[in-house]
Amino acid sequence: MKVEDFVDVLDCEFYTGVPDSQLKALCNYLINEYGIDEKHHLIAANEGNCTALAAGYHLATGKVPVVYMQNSGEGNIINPVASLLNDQVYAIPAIFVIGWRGQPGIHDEPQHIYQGKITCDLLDLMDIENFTVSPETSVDELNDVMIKFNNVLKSGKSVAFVILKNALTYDGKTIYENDNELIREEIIEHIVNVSDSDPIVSTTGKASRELFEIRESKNQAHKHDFLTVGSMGHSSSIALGIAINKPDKRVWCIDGDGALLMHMGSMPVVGNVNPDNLIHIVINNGAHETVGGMPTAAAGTDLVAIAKACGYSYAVSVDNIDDLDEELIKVKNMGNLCFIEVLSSIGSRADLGRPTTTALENKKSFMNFLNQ
Ligand SMILES: Cc1ncc(C[n+]2csc(CCOP(=O)(O)OP(=O)(O)O)c2C)c(N)n1
Repeated sequence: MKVEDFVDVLDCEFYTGVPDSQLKALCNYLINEYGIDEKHHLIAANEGNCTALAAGYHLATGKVPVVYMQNSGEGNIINPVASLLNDQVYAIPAIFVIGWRGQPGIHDEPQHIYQGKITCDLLDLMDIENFTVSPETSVDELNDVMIKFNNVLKSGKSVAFVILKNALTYDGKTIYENDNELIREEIIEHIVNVSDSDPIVSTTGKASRELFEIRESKNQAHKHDFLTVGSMGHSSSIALGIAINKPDKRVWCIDGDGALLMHMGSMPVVGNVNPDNLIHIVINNGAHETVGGMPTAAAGTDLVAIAKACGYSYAVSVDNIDDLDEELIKVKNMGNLCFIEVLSSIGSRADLGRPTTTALENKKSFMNFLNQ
């Protein structure tokens, strides 16, 4: 179905979400139609934030908002859905549009398998009536569902459209770019060169895929790296847990700006603990590059000031390879909690692969290495 027909059927004025590659048609349509515009389209830091923002929109306008996300974001909405939207609390209606990764029977990455299996069960548990949109779903069929859903929404309950791969299509072209010169994969390679045999915790998305391929190309073992394939936004907390309990190891965390924003509350916690063996590097491309390049709020945010205010002992921003190398060597020898923001372009190799070892193999070799 064309995304234009889909949004016509929904007939809503306000969209908020976290981008998803399976919802690229919708995300690109919204960017082309509205850009980031407070009255029509806002990308929030995490799916729970979107749900709360949508609730505020409803309180102020009485209208029904749309909240879009990948199914991996369902966990982040449980609290505001159960204790804010639910009809036994404030009865605030919203339409959720959810990209279904890990649909049973369709091959997908390990982090999507269990979440994929429980996607509709979770919606049922949260009392959110849901309908699955497939590439075969017709506009008439969707209209019939929406008539039924409008009655549900009127009663103060929420509904969801669960979107299968290729169910929505969009012919428009959307270009995501910035003026930064560094390439994420090159940045990670330079980190790997300096971190040597220190442990690295890398963030969700292509950064971890690139780290894996860099190790392959250098014929290096993967045991140094913990790839946070799911659980977006939590890599710095994982790194903190390791740094506290392995004080003799220098721990590097490679984060993304979208991931950093998603659970930024971890930063003051890291700063308060102030481990002297943790180096937190954020590759800031101002975008959710992994899922298509849609913008984050980080491009206009002073991450260095935030890190300093959160108690990081040293924080700096770099935008070129010489400064990056200089700062990497400096923080490696500093023995303090350090933060480096690396400004990056938006993009990646077209032939980027995926880890060929399983998540369990990754965990086992990483734990063996940590405990050697
Ligand atoms: C909770 C959750 N929401 C959404 C996603 C889908 N997702 C995977 S990677 C990604 C973008 C990450 O952006 P960023 O951290 O800036 O890294 P980049 O892709 O730009 O390198 C998103 C939205 C997810 N995995 N988990």
